[in-house]
Amino acid sequence: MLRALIWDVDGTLAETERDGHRRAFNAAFSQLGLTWSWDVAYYGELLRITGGYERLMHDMASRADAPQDAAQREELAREVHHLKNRHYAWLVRQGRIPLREGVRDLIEDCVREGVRLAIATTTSRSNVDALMEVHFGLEWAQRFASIACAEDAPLKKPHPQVYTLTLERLGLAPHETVAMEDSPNGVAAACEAGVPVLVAASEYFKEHDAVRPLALGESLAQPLTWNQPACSDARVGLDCIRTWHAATVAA
Ligand code: XBP
Ligand code: MG
Repeated sequence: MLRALIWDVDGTLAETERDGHRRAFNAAFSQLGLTWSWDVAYYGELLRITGGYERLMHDMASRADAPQDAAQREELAREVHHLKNRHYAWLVRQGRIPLREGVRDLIEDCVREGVRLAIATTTSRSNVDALMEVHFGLEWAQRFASIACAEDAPLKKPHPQVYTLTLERLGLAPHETVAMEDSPNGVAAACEAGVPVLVAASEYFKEHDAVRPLALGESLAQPLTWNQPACSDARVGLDCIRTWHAATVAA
């Protein structure tokens, strides 16, 4: 029986990367007088590295104009990342980052039907707070039984830590939950923890060759794009997910 839906944040709840985190990184670079700028395509390559701090460290490793001393480089990365998160929160509060279609409806299905909600993300807590406050109000966290972010699970996806921690906090077995993800790293993390996963592919992650999701589609609002028997609803809602989940668990 499905008892909880575990949500990834970036790319799944909202398209946060191209116009959110990427722009915020560029604003932080410029604020610090750095001439670096990540364009849309290059940022897509960098997204293979999960974690904004780790992504930045990865990029700096190939830059001649980044500090060569390891301690200085880490200090700069921490400073940029901190500023980036402030710019990101500002962008979110300007209303620039809408929820993906079908997300609010599915969250409301869960609240109405007593399926618990959780968040399992590699992003920083402050970024999650900014996004959720804008879309669900200041009391948003009360709807979620567990909120696990980068600070709680420092081993980032594709490592399963954030999922195993979430299961532990929920007191549930993996097969009693479903994860909502968008990226190959996210799917790998959920699968490694044994959690069946639904993938609503995001703009940076259209290809999902090497992964084994429970179901894969383009958007919760477009049920006919999913690789599973179409639901009768006009969207992928809780009834539909329950049907797919029950078939997988029984198999
Ligand atoms: C999200 C991430 C994060 C964000 C930026 O991956 O990798 O790093 O891009 O947030 P997922 P931070 O959707 O799989 O959780 O800068 O706070 O890391
Ligand atoms: Mg994601």
